[in-house]
Amino acid sequence: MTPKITGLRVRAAVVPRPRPLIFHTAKFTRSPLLLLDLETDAGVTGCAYLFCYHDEAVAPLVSMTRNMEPLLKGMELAPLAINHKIWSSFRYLGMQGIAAMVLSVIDMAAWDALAKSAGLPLARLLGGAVKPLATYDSTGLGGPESVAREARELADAGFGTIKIKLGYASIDDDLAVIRAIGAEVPGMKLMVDYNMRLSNVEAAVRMAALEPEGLLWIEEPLDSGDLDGHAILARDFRTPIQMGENWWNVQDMARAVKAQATDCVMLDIGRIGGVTGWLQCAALAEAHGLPLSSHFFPEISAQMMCVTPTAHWLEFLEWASPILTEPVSATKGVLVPSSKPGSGAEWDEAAVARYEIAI
Ligand code: SMN
Ligand code: MG
Repeated sequence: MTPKITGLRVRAAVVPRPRPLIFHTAKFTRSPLLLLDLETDAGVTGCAYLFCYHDEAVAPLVSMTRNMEPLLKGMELAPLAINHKIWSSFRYLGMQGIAAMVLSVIDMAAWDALAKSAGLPLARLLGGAVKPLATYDSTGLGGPESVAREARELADAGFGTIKIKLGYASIDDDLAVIRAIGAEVPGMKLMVDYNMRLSNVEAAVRMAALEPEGLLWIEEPLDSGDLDGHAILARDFRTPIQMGENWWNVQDMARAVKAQATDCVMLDIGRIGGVTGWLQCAALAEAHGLPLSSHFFPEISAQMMCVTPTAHWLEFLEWASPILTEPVSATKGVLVPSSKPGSGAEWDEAAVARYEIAI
């Protein structure tokens, strides 16, 4: 008998970040989260969370997710059909922003429930094998001394590759941070992330100066919507361009691929349409030979990387660890995905009770 959806239980929690991330315009010292339990009549419950970025976004996301219950109640636990039904109902609203995040979290929970009902890890349900994955952690934007200290901490934790934020006042300041890391942790491999802070002219200047550094990628030097600008940088410089965390659906990715805007792609499963959206993008990445990395959500992203033909790097940014029974961990920069049934995220209900907020 195919399980049917009986309800959506939507909660919110604000959990501490083990290691605060201080960026240009945001200090991520805690994680505002939406927790979804997709309940069924077969004794399995699908679990998924959303990182909401800002406290102000939690209530709208919780409310919009709760409002989806009447649409889904009684539906068979068929994630593709569920995804299609939500897409159709949001057609006039537009599949981006909060709508895309609500679609994504429900999709993730539906696939989690289906994997649990089959008694398989999500990667196995999708036909893959659970395998170890290369992973990197990230530092903040605290200047040479602070970032070198963070790099030392991450090296001591076994990471041989880290992503650093750049976009200081000048390229000399950017290079000073890279030099400080090289002095503190010789041999540490780096990718850098500008988080869309540069102008086209400044991006060309800085990418030229960074060419000799052997960086694994330069992420979002320009606004994520400036596909032509990224295409020029990808054409003119050897260091690979990385983008994708701000795509809302496979159509966004298709536009970037058509514009030849990027050398690599990275998917945020909490934005791109969940597991279903990820699978669509993974096929597109394979067709174009684009290395595919993850953004956030290391638990479920690890399952998806096991079924991604061009899997590249797993981002280790763990926002929900304090409320999970088995937080992700990495040894020598390698993460082994969960082999338990489901997508790898299970609530530690005592911890949820500690950090839950009433919405
Ligand atoms: C990032 C974005 C938002 C919060 C933390 C980190 C970054 C990444 O762009 O690639 O992880
Ligand atoms: Mg980024």
